[in-house]
This record gives sequence, structure tokens and C-alpha cells, in this order.
Amino acid sequence: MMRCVTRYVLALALILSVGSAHTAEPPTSPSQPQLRPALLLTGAANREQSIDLSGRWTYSKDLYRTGLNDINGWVAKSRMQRYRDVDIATAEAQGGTDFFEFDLDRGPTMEIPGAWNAAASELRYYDGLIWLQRRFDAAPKAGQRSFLRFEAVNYRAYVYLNGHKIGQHEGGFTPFVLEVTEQLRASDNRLVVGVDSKHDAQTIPGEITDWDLYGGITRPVRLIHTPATFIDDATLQLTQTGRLQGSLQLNGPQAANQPVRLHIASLGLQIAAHTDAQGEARFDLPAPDALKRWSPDAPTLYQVDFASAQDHLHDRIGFRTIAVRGNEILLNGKPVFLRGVSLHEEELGANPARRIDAAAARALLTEVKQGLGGNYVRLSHYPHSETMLRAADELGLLVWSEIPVYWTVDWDNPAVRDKARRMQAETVYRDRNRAALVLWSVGNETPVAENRTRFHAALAADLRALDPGRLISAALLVKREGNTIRIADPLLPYLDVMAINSYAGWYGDDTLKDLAGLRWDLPTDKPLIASEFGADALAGHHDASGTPRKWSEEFQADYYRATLAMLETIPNLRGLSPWVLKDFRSPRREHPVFQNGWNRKGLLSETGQRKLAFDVLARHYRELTANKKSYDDF
Ligand code: GCB
Repeated sequence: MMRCVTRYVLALALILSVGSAHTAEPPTSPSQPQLRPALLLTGAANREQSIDLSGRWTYSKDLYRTGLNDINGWVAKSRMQRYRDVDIATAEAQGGTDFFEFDLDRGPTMEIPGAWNAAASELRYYDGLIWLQRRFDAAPKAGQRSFLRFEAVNYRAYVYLNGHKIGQHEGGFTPFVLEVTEQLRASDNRLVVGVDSKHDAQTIPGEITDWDLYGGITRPVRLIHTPATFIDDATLQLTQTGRLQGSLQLNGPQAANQPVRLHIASLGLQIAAHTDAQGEARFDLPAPDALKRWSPDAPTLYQVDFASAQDHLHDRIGFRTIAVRGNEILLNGKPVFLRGVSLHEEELGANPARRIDAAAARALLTEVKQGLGGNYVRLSHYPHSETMLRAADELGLLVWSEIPVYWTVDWDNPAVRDKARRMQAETVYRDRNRAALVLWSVGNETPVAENRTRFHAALAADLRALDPGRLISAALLVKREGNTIRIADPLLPYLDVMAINSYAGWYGDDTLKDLAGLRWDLPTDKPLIASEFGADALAGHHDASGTPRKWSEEFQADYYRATLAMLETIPNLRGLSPWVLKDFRSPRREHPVFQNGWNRKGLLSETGQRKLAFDVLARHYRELTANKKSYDDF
């Protein structure tokens, strides 16, 4: 048997090394090349020479942005420029005419990663620019290149190293990489990042959302050393036709026409290929018979090693297929019902800082998997951290991921559209290897109009080109006509899976009894997910009367019973992600008894206390599984 595999692999290696001169990209849309970030360093956490810059950073508030610009558009005064590489205490000791109106070396500190809103009470609702500084030593070897990789800075980042501007980035939920080979010193580097959390009509999302501001460096920052020519990105996926297809991108002076290798030791697979003139190699081989498909019930991951002459990179990758046939969603060829819940990127606890480390991700997802008996999560309303996606891979939870085109953005502005396209591409390139990720959403509750549909259609077209193996959806608004609920959305033809948010019984005039009388008039030629439904309840607030009032746990539980019964009548319903796993912070929610700055639609309180509705949903999911309505036992 082993000999057979070896022979098969050798034969393949030969075919691949001959046929490895491929075009640089998969099927292209005209503007695709500009969508690929110039540097990716995917799988950075797995790199040996990666230094995590987490810890205490000092900071300096700059509400009027005087560190960036002076009044009248003049250059910022040098005494305000927070990014200067100067020892202010020493300068002050020397005396003279110069003085400074900041000193990051002696500033207050906060824990990074983590949003500033949770760091100090004076920053709770701070929305603007703050400068953050980290000093560190670095000792790259001769000939190495060095990079800073930020996993997320919300919302704009201006990055300076040792007084030099290195780059900037817009978008609060996606990674970016800046090369610092020339600016790095052996010791006592001064990294200063200006972070501006302000949103406006041209940002994504726009100014008003239903979640916390969460400004700051919310995900890890790493200093990474690489060889002169390094593996910038490597991917491998299982196709519908049973092939393993992937690519490896080299970056550096010796990127073109180089031999590279793909190795999956536990499958005895060793594949050789060559990079083309652009430094990209392609892998394409039949999946070996021994390959175990990833699924929520058996989340098998393989260690995959990618190597070039100078560099190597590994990832833990699962292999599965996802498709739509008629109104079914097929996972590995079999119909699956998505038993899920929505969640925000916010850890359990009374003072969350959007700090999702492995333990925080696991704590949330375990409540979904073990607590609710789920197989699915909707990670709303923006790309969650890589850690969350990796935890879903490990635990076995299917994932819906979306970009924050939420409610309304500036639909007519091509610059805003391209910004959304870039953000989406940054997410796709980051997460391509995550088996858990099966659904991309191009927006949430955006009002139907021609310009908005064009905007979403451009995002869907990019996804078809960049990541054809996954499904596309969007959380849509429904139209109410008397007792009938319809979707009249011209975006439907662009989607594989329809999704609707519905709050009848919470918002609006319906009582819970009315829900049974509602009629759903929805197209049935596609699978449908109930992407949101929910009601607020304050944990511990009870109403034992026969008709419980709003805000009580009993009302929320009754709301779930009534809504689940109503949704069951929709013939093509293929998934549920009620709103929401856990109470989350939102400045929109200011009822002084029940809310106090928290959206209370959680099935868990902010500290993880289960409300009555948690059990209603868990029971519903157990029944679905017992009745084999959810076929995910592979
Ligand atoms: C929605 C939004 C979600 C809100 C939720 C609510 O439709 O998609 O972001 O938080 O309603 O609680 O009203």
C-alpha cells in the first residue's frame, strides 16, 4: 500500500514539475490584481522568526490630531509630532528653546492587543486619534528582511518606526504588512502607531452601527524576519471534483523559476512544482483516497508544509467541499442544516476589549458547539480575528464571514466601493485555508436601491473570481405586506444562499401570538438562512406572569419558541443564526435599567450567564439532530 502511494506521488511530482508554468491568478476579473495585497505573510503566527509585540504600550491622546496636521493645513508642529525619534527627558534636561507637548516614553500604558475603550474610564467613549508606542530590540541576521504585520487596527493606522513613516492602512478588521528592513535597529526601536477610530460617510462601516466603537490595536502585532526571498502566501483547498488545488507565492529577488515543495506527511504526499516568472507555483493533484474530509462532526486538520530553497511555512488545513444543489446546502456532498448563532467579536466578561486570544475564542465557540449543540456560527458584522477562524477549524464549526457593509455606506462613491473590495480581498487572502469558512456575506440589511445593488454585485463578482469554492450570501431586509413577509431584492440572483433578518414580535406591533399567523412568501429555488432574529432580555430579570413582558428572560424564551415554530414552516429553510450569542456593548442602547450601553439580545449575559432562551434553542437543535433534519453525521 505504502509503495503504491509513493509511486503515485512520484508520478504526480513529475507531471506537476513539467506542467507548473501557470498564469499568475485564478480566473480573473479586470481589477483583480490590484486587490491582492502587495504583502501577505499569511500564517505569520506559525513563522519561527516571529516576535509578538503584545504587552504594555504607552499612549498619548490627540483629539485634535495635532500630531498629524497643524491648523490651516500646515505641517504639524515638531513639538506635537508624536512619532519623532527623540528622548524627550534627555532633551529637557539639556535645556534650550525646544520643548514638547507630549512624551510617549513617559505616557500612560495600555495592554495591546485590546481596544482602548476598555483600558481607562476616560477612554470609554473616546472616538478619534490616539498615538501608541512600543520600544523593542530586534536582531535580524545579515541578509534577512523584516516586516511588521498588524492583524487589525481600528480604524485607520499611521505607522512610524524610529521616526520614519512606514505606511498607513484603512479598515479595522483586516491584516496589513509593512516592510521595515531598512529602518530597523538592533536595539531600542521606537514603533509609534497613530490610530484613528473616527468613522464617517466614506468609511466602512459608516458612522452609525449597533456595536461598540472599539478603537485601537485590537489584534496582535508581530515583527517577522524572513530570508531575502520568502514564501509570502501558500494555500491548498479541495475542489468539487476531488482535486487538491493550491498555490505558493514567493516574494524576493529569487522568486521566479524556483523549485518549491508541498508536503503532507500524514498522507505520505510530497509534491514538487516550480514558480513562474511572477514567483507563483500551482499545485493540482487528485485528492488521495486516504484523505479524511473535514466536517463539524470530524474536524480533521492536516499539517501541510510548504517549502522553497530558502524558506518554509506550515499550516493546519482541513479539506471539505461546500455547494448548493437546488435549495439544499451540501457539505461534502450531503445536505446539511446549519444549527448556529450570530456573534460579535467580543470576549466574555464585564469589560470586554475585543481581545480574542485562543482561550477567549474557545470559550465562546464551546458555548455554541457543546452548549447549544450547534455546527455553525455567523461571525458578524465584519471579519473576525484569525484566532476565531482557527478555533472554528479546530472545534468543528462552519462559519459565515462578512464585511462591514452594514446599513448604509456611500453607494455612489467608487472610492468607497473599492475600499470595500480591498477589505474583502484582504479577508479572502487571509482565510482561504480555513475549512470552517463556507459562506461569505457581502452585506447586512442594506436598503434596496439600484446603486446599493451594484455595489454588492461588485463584491460578489470579486468573490467568484478570488474564491470560487465558497458560497455567497447577504443578510437581507424583508418586506412586510399585511401578514405576508416577502423578499423583493434584486440582489438575489448574485447570491447562492438567501438570508433574512426578522424581528417580528420584538420590533413592530406584532404580539408573539401573531407570529403563527404570518405567511412567508419567499422564492424557494435557493436555500434560506434565518440570519437574525432575537429579543432583548436582562439576565436575572424574570416575569412569572402568564404573559411575560419585554426585557424578561421569560419573554425572550417565549419569543424564541414562537419564532422557531414560525420559521419551521418555510420549506427551504436550511439554517439559523439567531441574534445573538452574548450581550454586547452598543452605544445605541441606553435604557438605564435594562441596557446601560449593552444590546441585551444575548442568549448569554456579558459574563456568560445562560438565559432561559439558551435552553429553548439548545433543545430545538437537539430535536433537529434527533429527527435527522440536520444531516451532518459523516
Ligand atoms: C439588526 C442588525 C444588528 C442589530 C440587531 C438589533 O438587524 O443587523 O446589527 O444589533 O438588529 O439588535 O437590533
